[in-house]
Formats: sequence, structure tokens, C-alpha cells
Amino acid sequence: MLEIYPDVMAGEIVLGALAPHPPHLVYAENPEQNEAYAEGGWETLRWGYQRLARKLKTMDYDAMVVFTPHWQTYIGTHFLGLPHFKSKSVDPVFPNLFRFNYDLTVDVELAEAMHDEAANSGIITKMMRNPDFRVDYGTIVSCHLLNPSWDKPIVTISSNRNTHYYSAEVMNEQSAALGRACKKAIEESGKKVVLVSSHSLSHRHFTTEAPLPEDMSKEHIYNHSNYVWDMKLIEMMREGKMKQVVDILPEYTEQTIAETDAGAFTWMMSALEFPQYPAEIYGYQSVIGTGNLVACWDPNEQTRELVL
Ligand code: 2X7
Ligand code: FE2
Repeated sequence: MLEIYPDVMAGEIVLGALAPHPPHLVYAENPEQNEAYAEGGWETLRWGYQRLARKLKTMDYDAMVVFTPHWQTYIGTHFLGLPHFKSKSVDPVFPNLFRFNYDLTVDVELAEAMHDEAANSGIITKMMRNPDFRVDYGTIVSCHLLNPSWDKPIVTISSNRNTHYYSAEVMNEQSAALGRACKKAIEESGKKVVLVSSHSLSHRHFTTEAPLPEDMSKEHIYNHSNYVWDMKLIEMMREGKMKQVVDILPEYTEQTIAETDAGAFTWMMSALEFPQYPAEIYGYQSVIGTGNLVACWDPNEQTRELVL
């Protein structure tokens, strides 16, 4: 006789996105939430983002989980833990470009589930319950460009500064463990989740700004070495060699001062179980000298595309 089991809804990661957050990209889009005005700029990245945002609109998901380098915590990993945050986010380095009025919702249930699973696996964690907490611009830029209508709840995860306190190797281990814990929590939550790794690739940047920041005749990668490293990584992403990419991240991070120092990329790759399928590449461009890639990993073979 057939046994009937209750229909358990398994949660899943439906997409992982690499979503760089130079505030320049939001500035160049002129959304109503931002106070500054631009004459455009950085179209290669912005058009790539727009295409990825259209893909996301066709997908069924419950929440976006963003790991950001610009919420830096020195004791443990923190998770946004209140349902609503509203304030003005001002980029400390580029206040001329980014003064963004945000009003966002958080999936607190999912944040708590990831927090608890990470804590159970021995990671030091904390929920952020301060209603006056100002959400970092990394979260806001990546979420705005992936989902300009802000119609999905988010969760932000902080960057525990292991690279700087210990080493890039320790960061790789810690963020891989966090990725495993988040994956388990998502599966048990029954929710469909998009992961967002919010950062640039190579990250040396110019220390002076062009008189008109969006003057594209002044924009170029900081140096050729950074460019070659970025291209090597992208080639490996196309080939589906994500375990190998994560293995060389400590060296890459040191050579290019990459923003992979924050742990976000390792976290996302670990949660996706180090994809062996090709990444979807949406665009690469420099912003004030840094190397930036918009890409995603789609675990569903039916919807995975060759974009560029
Ligand atoms: O945070 C950033 C960044 N990652 C890259 C370029 C410019 C500004 O801000
Ligand atoms: Fe950054």
C-alpha cells in the first residue's frame, strides 16, 4: 500500500546575483528617491542591471537576502531584525551623488531563521533591533537596481571583518560556513529566496573625482593588472568553476584590493554549493577605477541563459 506523506514545502535559493553597489549607478538613473541629478553615465552596468531586473520580474520569489561590505561588524555577523526601516542614506565618500530616501521592509522571520541556524553552527550572531539604524548604501544600491519597485522584503547580512582581523583565508572559511547555515535555514523556511552578493570586483579607485562625475571620457580601470585579474575571474565564472574561484579569492583579494574581502561572494557561492554551471554575465565596467560585474547564477537549467 502507498504511504501518503504530508506535503512539506521545501524552501530554495532561486537565484544568486552579483550586484555591485557604486552609488554612481543609482545617481546616473535619477530615481525620485535620490536628491542628486545626473546626466547619465555607466550605461554598460546600468543596462545590464536593467536586463537582470527584468529576469527577476519573471521569477517567483519571497525575499532578497543581501550580504553587504558597507555594514561592517567586528563582533559577529548581524542581521536586520525589524520589519520596517525608513530614513535617508548618504554615501560618506560621495555625498554629492547619493542622498537616497529609502523606505523598506524586512523579512524578519527569515532573518531570524538564518540567525538561529548560524548561531547553532557556532557562528557569533546578533539581530539588529535598533529602529534608528541607518541601512548601508551597499544594500540600498544593489536592491534598488535589482528591484526598483522595492516590492519584495529584504534581509541584510553584515560583513564581519575577518579579513582584516585575521586573514582572507579565515574569511573564506567563516563565510562559507555562514553560507551553509543560510542555505539550511532557507530550505527549512519553505521560502523562495534570491541571494545578493553586493560588491565590486577589483577595488583600487582614484582618489580624485572628475569635475563632472558622469563624464565617461574620464572613466577607466585603475590599472591593467586589475583588469587582467577581473577577466580571469569572469572567464572562470563562464566555465562554471566556482570552487576554483573561491579557492583563489584570498590571492585575488590581496592583488586587486578586491571587495571580495567582505566575504559576500564566498557566502553566496557556498550557499549555492559552488556552481559548476556557467554564470549569466550581464556587464562589466569600471566606476571611478574599480572593476564591477553584474552577473547571476541560475540553478534552474530551464531558465538559465547565455546573456553576454
Ligand atoms: O562602495 C563603492 C564601491 N564599491 C565602488 C566604487 C565606488 C564607490 O563605492
Ligand atoms: Fe563598496
